[in-house]
Amino acid sequence: MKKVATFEIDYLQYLDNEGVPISDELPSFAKDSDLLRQLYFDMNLLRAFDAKAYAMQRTGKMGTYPASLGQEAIGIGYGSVMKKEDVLVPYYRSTGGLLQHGVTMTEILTYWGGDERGSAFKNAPEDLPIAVPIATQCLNAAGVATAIKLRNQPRAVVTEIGEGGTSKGDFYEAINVAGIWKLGVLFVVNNNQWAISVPSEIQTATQTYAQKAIAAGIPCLQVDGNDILAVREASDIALKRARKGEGATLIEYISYRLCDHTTADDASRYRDDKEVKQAWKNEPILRLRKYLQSLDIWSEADEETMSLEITNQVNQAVEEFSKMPKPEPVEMIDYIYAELPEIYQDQREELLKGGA
Ligand SMILES: Cc1ncc(C[n+]2csc(CCOP(=O)(O)OP(=O)(O)O)c2C)c(N)n1
Repeated sequence: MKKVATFEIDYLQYLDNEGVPISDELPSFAKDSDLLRQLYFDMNLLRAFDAKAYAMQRTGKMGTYPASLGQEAIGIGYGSVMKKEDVLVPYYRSTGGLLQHGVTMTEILTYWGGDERGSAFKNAPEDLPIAVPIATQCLNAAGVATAIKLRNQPRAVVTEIGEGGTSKGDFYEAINVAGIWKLGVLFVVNNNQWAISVPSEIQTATQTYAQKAIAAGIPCLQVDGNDILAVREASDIALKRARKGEGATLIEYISYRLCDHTTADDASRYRDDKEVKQAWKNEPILRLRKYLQSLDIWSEADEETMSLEITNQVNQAVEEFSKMPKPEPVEMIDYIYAELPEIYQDQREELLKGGA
């Protein structure tokens, strides 16, 4: 027998859990103190925003909400290298990427508050609405990238999916077409180890999620998803390739879902406390903070100023959201069909009269 194909999966990491560089070679942006501080601010803002949204759900002011606790480096990292003209095709846990791409906290609260007007992103009008049906966003991203290719535009598409979602046919179909048509998509696999109550060990028989891309002929990489330097650098390279028409990349970012799946879940029913405690030691925000402190570019006073600023920004978004006039119940059906089918006419009439 002869070998007809072999493959290897690279793993990228710059900082260890203590925020200490593991090699002398850091990405060039790591010299930019302002940028590092901004990334730190943005990860903290995401964490505070998530906590507020969670609290609002618990007090009946919000529908369901999926937090990004422990996975902040992923969305903030890839989002920080997206250009305005790139397109984000998000899933429900892409809040970090959305915020980085200019979507406002108020819009995100509006969407999760059950109001579709939250999907009309003012500053990112071509980003797609948040996808809740698992893996459908991957096919949508392939479609958007096909349009961009046909128009010959130097734009990248980013889509994000959980590791559990990569078991779906839609995901395989999307990476297949992205490979064969050389579509400019970055497939972000957020491997947070759990798909609701299904642990990664029983999700797939492959050694890595990254290698699923091999079968589609797409370059791939595994990255420490708690190391924002690695997340940002790997994403940047992938997006530059995409904009140059060199095709798709799939990156598996390894992290951990420190929170419940959503507000509708209680992860303590199926997860061992010890595992979660251990995972807290790897979390991305503390790691970057330790690195910033080692460079002497972050102090206790900076931390305090940042916390105040974040509280203000989050509270302002909540206030804007709370002041928005609520949509009329009839809007539930008004925007689904161009022409409302006969069978829904009665229901519409009833909603107009204020019935249910
Ligand atoms: C097509 C479809 N099937 C089932 C669900 C229910 N569901 C919601 S989230 C989820 C698990 C997803 O886990 P993963 O892809 O790992 O992403 P994570 O939520 O961990 O980020 C499932 C099965 C759904 N939303 N859509």
